[in-house]
Amino acid sequence: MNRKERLSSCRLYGIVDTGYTAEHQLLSVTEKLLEGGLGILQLRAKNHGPEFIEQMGKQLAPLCRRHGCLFIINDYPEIALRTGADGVHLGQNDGALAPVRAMLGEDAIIGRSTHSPEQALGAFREQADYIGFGPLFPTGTKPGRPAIGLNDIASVQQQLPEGFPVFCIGGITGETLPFVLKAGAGRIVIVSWLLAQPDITGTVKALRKKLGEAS
Ligand code: 3NM
Repeated sequence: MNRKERLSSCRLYGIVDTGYTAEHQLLSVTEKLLEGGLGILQLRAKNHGPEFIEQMGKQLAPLCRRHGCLFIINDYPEIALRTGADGVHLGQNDGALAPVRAMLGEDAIIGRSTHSPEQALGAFREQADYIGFGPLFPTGTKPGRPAIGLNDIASVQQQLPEGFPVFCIGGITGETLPFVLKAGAGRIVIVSWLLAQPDITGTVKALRKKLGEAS
């Protein structure tokens, strides 16, 4: 299976985030996520410079590969290239995707954060391989960004080709998940709530089951 085929089977997207996980625990927390069968994982380190991210990426990439998990670097296409990651995730202010595609190649996975149906369509037209769509709820992981609520989830998926990966994100917890699913979400990203679970591996397994992700 190529990367895009593997992406299409992912319903749960995990992020190892240095805002929640201490440096010395990044590898062990990643292992716990991977042992749950996570299919796609991002390294997000907003409070660190590129040297640190490259160094961590070089450790996490082979670990993810061994577990058959796609590995995505947040913000830095060159680091994705140098660490052997499967792709990169970019925000709205990170420039056009075409040069990133040229750098990483057709097979690479390029994701874009989107915060409205218009941005979602824009990212699809720019040939993003998936989008994040949110934040659904206010979240301390992206402070200051207004929540968009649940009302556009169904329509944003309808305006895109069937099966195009829309990962709903922002403030998803065990408590809010039922509402997110009821609103029509098929794929989700959970950051802080998942990282705070006493049994990360068991929680990943339970979430994947709930989302209908094949094990
Ligand atoms: N991006 P949590 S919301 C990293 O809407 C991120 O683009 C968002 O973290 C977006 O699960 C978000 O802790 C934070 O709320 C998600």
